Amino acid sequence: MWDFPFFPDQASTVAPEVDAVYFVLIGLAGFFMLIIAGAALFFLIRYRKGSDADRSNPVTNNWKLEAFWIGVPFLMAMGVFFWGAQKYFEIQEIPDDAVEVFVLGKQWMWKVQHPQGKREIDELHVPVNRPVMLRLASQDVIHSFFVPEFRIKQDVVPGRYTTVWFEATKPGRYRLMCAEYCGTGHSRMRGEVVVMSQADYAAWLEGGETEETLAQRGEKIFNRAGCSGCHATDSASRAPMLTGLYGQRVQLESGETVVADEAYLRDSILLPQKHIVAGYEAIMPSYQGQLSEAEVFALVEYIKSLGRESEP
Ligand code: HEC
Ligand SMILES: [Cu+2]
Repeated sequence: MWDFPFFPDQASTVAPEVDAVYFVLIGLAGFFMLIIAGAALFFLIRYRKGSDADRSNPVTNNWKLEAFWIGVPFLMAMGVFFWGAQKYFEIQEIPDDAVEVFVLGKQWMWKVQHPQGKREIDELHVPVNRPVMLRLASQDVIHSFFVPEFRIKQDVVPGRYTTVWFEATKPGRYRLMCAEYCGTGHSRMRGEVVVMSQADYAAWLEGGETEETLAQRGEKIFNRAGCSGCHATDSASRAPMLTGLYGQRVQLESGETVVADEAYLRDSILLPQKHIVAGYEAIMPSYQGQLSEAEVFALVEYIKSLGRESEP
């Protein structure tokens, strides 16, 4: 719809709304720039040295005028603020039915893992007209996941998960970039988001050699890394059972309770001293530096799958 070649296409549900806020802001800024620069220019010429302008009886104060030019821009600024904030909150709200994808940023590539098993590098395949939620982690420094056509940009911060979601509205290929300077190869840290029809996407997920799911990969890591030695599914003596843990409230030794979400599971593996489960000793070793964030994604997905199986 925009013929300006530098203007990215609007290819997600939020793109038109983000653009509306943006254009109103640009419009207001342009309007005030014209008034202020115009007035400055006018007075500059009219009252220049040697002009015969009337300089008798200068106005020293005019309360009504001042109240007007303070009040009106104030209301405009607050209007834009509340409008933008409301949109921001709406955009933060992740739809319940979103497709979940794990995305790892590292110097200098994007590594993508789909729960169904597909893995890709510098490409992200998603279905059209369905909300997609990305769980983002970094293996090294801060990166930023930016898809201009979707109007989304989310920092990917080491040591924690961040999330972002979008719903693509047009099939096609869109630029994916890193928008946070992250070292020598930053400018090469780009990829493509491939938006497919829902049928093509389903076929794509199934296609290729039949790979194991992310949860199955997690189960292997669980056994290989020695987690199963303590967290055996049949005994809860040394370490808590992980079956059904996901989404539950966990009572901690400190007296607090926390919800066992993805971030909690990640911290339990990499920073086990951060939350100690009530009734257990803090004997779990940290896996920081032993397991990559990609492996932790798989473990988290495996622990989540244990929860689902136990549901009636
Ligand atoms: C040496 C035994 C041991 C090993 C090995 C071990 N854990 Fe643990 N784990 C524990 C104990 C004890 C706790 C409870 C105390 C605490 O919170 O640190 C625990 C807690 C947890 C929790 C939080 C459980 C809850 O109920 O909230 C998770 C998740 C977890 N471990 C996952 C893992 C994973 C994944 C691995 C392998 C990468 C692993 N553990 C390896 C002993 C172990
Ligand atoms: Cu980067």
